[in-house]
Amino acid sequence: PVAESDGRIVMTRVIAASAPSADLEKALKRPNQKTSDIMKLVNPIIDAVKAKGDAALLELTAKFDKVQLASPVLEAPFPPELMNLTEDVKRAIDISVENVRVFHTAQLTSKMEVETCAGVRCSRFARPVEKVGLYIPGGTAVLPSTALMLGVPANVAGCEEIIFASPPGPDGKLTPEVVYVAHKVGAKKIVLAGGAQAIAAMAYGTESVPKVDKIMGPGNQFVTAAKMYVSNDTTALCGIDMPAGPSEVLVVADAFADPDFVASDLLSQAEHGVDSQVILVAVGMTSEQIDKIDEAVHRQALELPRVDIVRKCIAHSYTIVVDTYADALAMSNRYAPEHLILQIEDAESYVDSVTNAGSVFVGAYSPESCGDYSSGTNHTLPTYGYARMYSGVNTSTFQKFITSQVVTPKGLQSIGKAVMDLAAVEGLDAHRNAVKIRMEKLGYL
Ligand code: HSO
Ligand code: ZN
Repeated sequence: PVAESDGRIVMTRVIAASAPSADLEKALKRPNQKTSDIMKLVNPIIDAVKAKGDAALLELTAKFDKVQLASPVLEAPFPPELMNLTEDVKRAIDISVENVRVFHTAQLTSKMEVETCAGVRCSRFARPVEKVGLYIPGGTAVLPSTALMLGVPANVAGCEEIIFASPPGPDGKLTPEVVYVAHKVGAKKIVLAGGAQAIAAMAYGTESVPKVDKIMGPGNQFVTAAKMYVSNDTTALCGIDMPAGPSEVLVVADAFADPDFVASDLLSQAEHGVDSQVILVAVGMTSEQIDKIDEAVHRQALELPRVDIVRKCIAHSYTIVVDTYADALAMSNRYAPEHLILQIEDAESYVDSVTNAGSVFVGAYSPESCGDYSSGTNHTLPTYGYARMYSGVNTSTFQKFITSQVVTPKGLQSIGKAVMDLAAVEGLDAHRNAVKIRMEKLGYL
């Protein structure tokens, strides 16, 4: 691979068939997360919030967000002057909320019941997680869309208490869009704090922050470390959605793809942050055809306000050149991207071959941006290879499933002997007796 250093914003090219396997590995490798170093910084923050509650929250917000607040929470009903939006923005949020609501409502399941054998009826039904804490990151871009992607499914699932947490700006305020979304999804409170301190406040509770049962939402390494910590601490008794790493996209493109479209998708990921992971898998393309994409990346990047972030991100991004569509899909499945974009001929026919990905964007006119905001799918997705075993946030993230059974006398006749025999194998006589006593009274033994 040759990285250009003449100031061009260009991805490093690796020819899969001829490159040493170490080069390919490097292209598909995620940045190392120094979890234990981060933990050393996060632990005292969590301890402080546990010990001093609101006072610690206010202190940490003064330190990290450079603002001295009077109270760490904003309570519903939120004052209208904190939700001042233009008509266009309001409409954009309303449309997006509606589509996300439709898609996540369709995910609600009705009670499932099966008679596994005569007289034995087993069922499963969903119940909402009662109290949820939704983390909305601050940082280089404010993301009201994340508020909506977490808040709407929580509302659809029927969570009783929804609270938001988000770091305030230097004026002590949140972006009005986040407050408006909180209002729309029926959030009771917004914790005006970010980082590990916000996670700790929601996991353990403070004087003014209610303790929640589960925390959802993306965040930086400190937020992720704090989420991992509290989910492992039985005294917190708090679940999390999934661990999060930097955001990623893998675009599969062929010679039919429009280089401008491909470049725009790569760049919309790159602008998220310098650590964003951007990969182009070029299928059956000549180097001249790939050059066209490189040119479009450079040209479009220079027009972007966040060009400095993009430049750093693209500097560690790769184009992997493969020969066949099967190779491309295999590459993608191996990487397990958060977002997979298929800009290839007959793209829909390849979706069945996707085995690992957070969300798939199919065909030339389905940019990731649509899913980031308005189409209806969720944008809180597994990163860092976790797409191998985690799903993105969905309605069931805000639910738990309870099973139930009714065994009739006839049912006991069906399975009683099996239960007694297995209990005997395990040497658990009380278990065996619980069936035996009933079978005897029924005259079955
Ligand atoms: N692509 C991001 C979500 C996002 N994009 C929010 C824009 N705003 C992670 O999936
Ligand atoms: Zn995005």
